[in-house]
Amino acid sequence: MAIPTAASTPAVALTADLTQAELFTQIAGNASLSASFWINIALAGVAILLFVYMGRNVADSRAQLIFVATMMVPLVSISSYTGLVSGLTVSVISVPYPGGGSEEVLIMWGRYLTWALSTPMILIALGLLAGTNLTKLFTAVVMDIGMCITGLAAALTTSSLLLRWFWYLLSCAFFVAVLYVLLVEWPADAREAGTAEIFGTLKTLTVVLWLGYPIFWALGSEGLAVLTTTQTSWAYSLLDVGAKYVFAFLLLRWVVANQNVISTVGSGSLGAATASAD
Ligand code: RET
Repeated sequence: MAIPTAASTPAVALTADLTQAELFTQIAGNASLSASFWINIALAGVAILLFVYMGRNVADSRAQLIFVATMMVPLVSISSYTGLVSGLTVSVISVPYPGGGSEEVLIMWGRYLTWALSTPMILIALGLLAGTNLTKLFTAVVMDIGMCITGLAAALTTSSLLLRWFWYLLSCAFFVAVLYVLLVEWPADAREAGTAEIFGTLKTLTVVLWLGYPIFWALGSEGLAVLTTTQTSWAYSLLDVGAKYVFAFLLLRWVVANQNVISTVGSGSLGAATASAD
């Protein structure tokens, strides 16, 4: 059987019954959409190699834990974008729009699914940096997973416009809980832990960029369709560059230079990653 490629297969109309090969062809045939995926595959690859190199001499167990959590971010990302570019984690669905109509839209649902793995890693790294306790870390992580899964439900609901946006509101409610931990609870913990400065920088980067995701969802092809699918994809891809690779680089560079600070964080909170002798 011939394997379809972008060059050999003519473009087909967007319908719900496209095969994975046809979805792959659609994506490959749209140079800009493809580029929004490939740029992240390339950057994630570079980030993985760079972070392995940066972490080669990290000896403190808490610093190592932050490294592993942060390393997972580009590792999940490269998997996520490979799913998108191959047509595995995208579907064409009929999205209802305000005003009564609906349209066949290419939905990149793999993004929401993989955010449920990558964003908890970002929060675990930030929580460890702030010297949080288990309750606050658990709260941030489960609320964040709730945000991603209900966001996935919003993107995939086709039966009702109202319920589609109800899922969106539910996801925003989970997001508010995450923002509360990030903006109120952890800054206070970080002050006590002596990591307030770097935590402050990373918190601002995270909060500002993360707020972009629901905004672009609402404006994009899954929401009000002010933006095209390709524009929406680029918006997410560029937010990802800052929220993942820039974030991870700044954090890991600080951790490498301040292992002595990291090793003293945590007594009375999550504790060290390994049991202490005293
Ligand atoms: C959605 C739509 C529904 C409402 C909200 C959203 C928030 C998404 C966020 C995503 C962050 C992703 C990151 C990925 C890095 O790997 C699901 C778009 C609130 C905040 C940082």
